Amino acid sequence: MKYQGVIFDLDGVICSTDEYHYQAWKALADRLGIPFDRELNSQLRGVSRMESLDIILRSSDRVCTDAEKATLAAEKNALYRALLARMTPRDLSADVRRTLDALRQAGLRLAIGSSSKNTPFILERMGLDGFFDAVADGNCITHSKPHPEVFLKAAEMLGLPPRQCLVIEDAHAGVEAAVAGGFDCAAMGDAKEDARAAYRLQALSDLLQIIDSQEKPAKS
Ligand code: B16
Ligand code: MG
Repeated sequence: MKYQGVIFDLDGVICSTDEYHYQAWKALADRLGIPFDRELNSQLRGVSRMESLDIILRSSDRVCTDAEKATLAAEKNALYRALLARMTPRDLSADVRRTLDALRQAGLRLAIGSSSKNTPFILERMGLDGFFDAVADGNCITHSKPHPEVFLKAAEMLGLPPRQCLVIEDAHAGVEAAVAGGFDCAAMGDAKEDARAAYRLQALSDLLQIIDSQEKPAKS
């Protein structure tokens, strides 16, 4: 089989925490009097917290010191974590649950490749702590997407080369990172029309057909 492993982006693929990022950045931007809408928010997908703040500040004429930026990023993160704290395993969609279980059943190695430092907290809230064979996240990388580091680290943790792993992404920065790392990418959501993606998914469960249609080893 070509793919022995699947590396999932977290925000916007496994869970809808992308909406919570939007609400938290919007609350901060409103307080600062900086215009912020969903179009600007889509540029923050897959990008680290501090880079996201820089993008927002660049859209205004506000200049901040590094210390002020750290305080603003902490404020946003507190708002975001208050929203995350309300999540329960019931927020894991039936489509995602079914897909993860079927891939596991098919013997694939499964990993998370996320820029988020909140990954452990999110997985715990979703009842997915301990589910994945590997978790590479914002806590173990020095370069966030579109750099391929997080996916290369996930593949290394799985013990697989990039060509044997399929990356699932909802952000252009994530598709770029996957391709730069030598991975095939299946894109969904915001990134669905990204020409660099090898596959397009309407729902995560479309993945099952891709995996199922792979050449299987001949039975003896
Ligand atoms: P945090 P992903 C990314 O997660 C989000 O898409 C991006 O919007 C966010 O800024 C980044 O994580 C950092 O998140 O503030 O929680 O560390 O899409 O790579 O799973
Ligand atoms: Mg994402």
